[in-house]
Amino acid sequence: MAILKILQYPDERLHKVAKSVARVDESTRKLVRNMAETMYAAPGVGLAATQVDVHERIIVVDVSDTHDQLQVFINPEIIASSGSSDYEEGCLSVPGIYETVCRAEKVTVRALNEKGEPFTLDAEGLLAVCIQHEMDHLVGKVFVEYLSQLKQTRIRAKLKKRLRETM
Ligand code: GNR
Ligand code: NI
Repeated sequence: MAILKILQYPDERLHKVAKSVARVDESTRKLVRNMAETMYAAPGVGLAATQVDVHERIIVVDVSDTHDQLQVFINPEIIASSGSSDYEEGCLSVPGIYETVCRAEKVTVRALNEKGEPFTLDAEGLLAVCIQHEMDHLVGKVFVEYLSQLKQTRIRAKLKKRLRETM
């Protein structure tokens, strides 16, 4: 297993659009294992392949307190959503920035598991937030893009400054 490097905003590779996985095979499962290890080490509650510079539609999520409830979504699609709710979000690609985002309260997701089998899941609460946050990464969207232009400019300046100071 391996811990992968997480791209840091503002990195233009975070805006690439991921392609569907044509076949779930051993290399897909190896990537999923490495993404899970990277997420747990960070630590975070979710990770999209985009964040580790792999532009395929794969996300991993674990919102449990015990960190032993890994959920894998390959080629995820939201087939239903309802309600709306505000949640203070963070992102491993935007460290130290926490801002409130409004998203659907409940979502129904259809995806493939790591065996390539289709499943459907109803999610709410943090799980629903996390799935929507990760699926945004797959289309090149980072949560700060929901904020005002002024806030985005300030966040970019802050993170660029921090990057310079740690080099
Ligand atoms: O670890 C994470 N925590 C989190 C908190 C609130 C809303 C979304 C998230 S996802 C984030 C990990 C991450 O950046 N995934 O892309
Ligand atoms: Ni994120």
